[in-house]
Amino acid sequence: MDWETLLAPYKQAVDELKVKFRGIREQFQKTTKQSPIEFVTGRVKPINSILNKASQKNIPFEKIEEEIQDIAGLRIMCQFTDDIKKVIDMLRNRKDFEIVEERDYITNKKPSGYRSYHLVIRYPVQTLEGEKPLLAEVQIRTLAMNFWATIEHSLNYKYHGRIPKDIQLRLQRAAEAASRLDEEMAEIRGEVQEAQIVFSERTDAGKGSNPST
Ligand code: 0O2
Ligand code: 0O2
Repeated sequence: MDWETLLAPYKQAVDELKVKFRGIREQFQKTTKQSPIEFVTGRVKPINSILNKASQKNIPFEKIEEEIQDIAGLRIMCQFTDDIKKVIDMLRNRKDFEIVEERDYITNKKPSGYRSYHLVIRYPVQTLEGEKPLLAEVQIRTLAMNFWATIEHSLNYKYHGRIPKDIQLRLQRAAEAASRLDEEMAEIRGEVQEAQIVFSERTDAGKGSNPST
């Protein structure tokens, strides 16, 4: 099978799940004016990353779909750590996919300092040949966790996975600072959310008074 054919259903899964997760955000915003989801991104893993991972983990080509769980990757960003739990509960209650594995790198952060909650789901994609269930990884994290992971990811890329010791140490300190930032924000959550409601009401009112929008 060629790559294009293999990856097509994964692209479809990513596109559909982005719409669905962004839909949750829209519904919350319409009803409660605030959402546990801040934003959603997604991607199909590039072919070279799939091949690298397969070779690192000794996965033969015919086992790639079973053993590489993040060919389809979704990311849900939250403002507050507590929102992550809400999002997980919501995803556990859905009927359109099944959760097959959970990895909690928030309670057990990785040695690098990485924090995030990962869910592996089995999502059925409808194709011309019928239903194809495939695996997708959903990473749920706060904005602070995402900021750290994005920076660390690019440094890892730059240094081909061998980040110099002094930078690693700084990254660990930055991870602790990100963790403290999440804690501090949790303390003033009520204040922040009230301000956001007032702000969104003002913007909505502004939209209404402008005939061109
Ligand atoms: P890089 O260098 O890989 O970071 P749209 O629906 O048009 O708003 P679009 O443009 O298709 O969305 O992209 P989207 O959904 O905003 O996000 C794509 C970016 O999100 C990718 O960046 C990924 O880095 C990142 N991303 C989202 N989800 C995941 C995930 O689960 N795993 C990983 N590894 N990355 C994810 P780029 O642009 O490909 O660049
Ligand atoms: P990319 O470029 O993000 O797509 P593993 O054995 O660690 O490769 P595993 O056990 O299959 O992977 O799954 P895990 O650990 O639940 O999730 C792996 C993904 O989580 C990574 O994808 C990253 O997106 C993210 N991740 C895990 N650890 C770190 C880390 O220390 N720093 C950063 N920035 N991200 C991390 P990939 O495959 O690395 O690729």
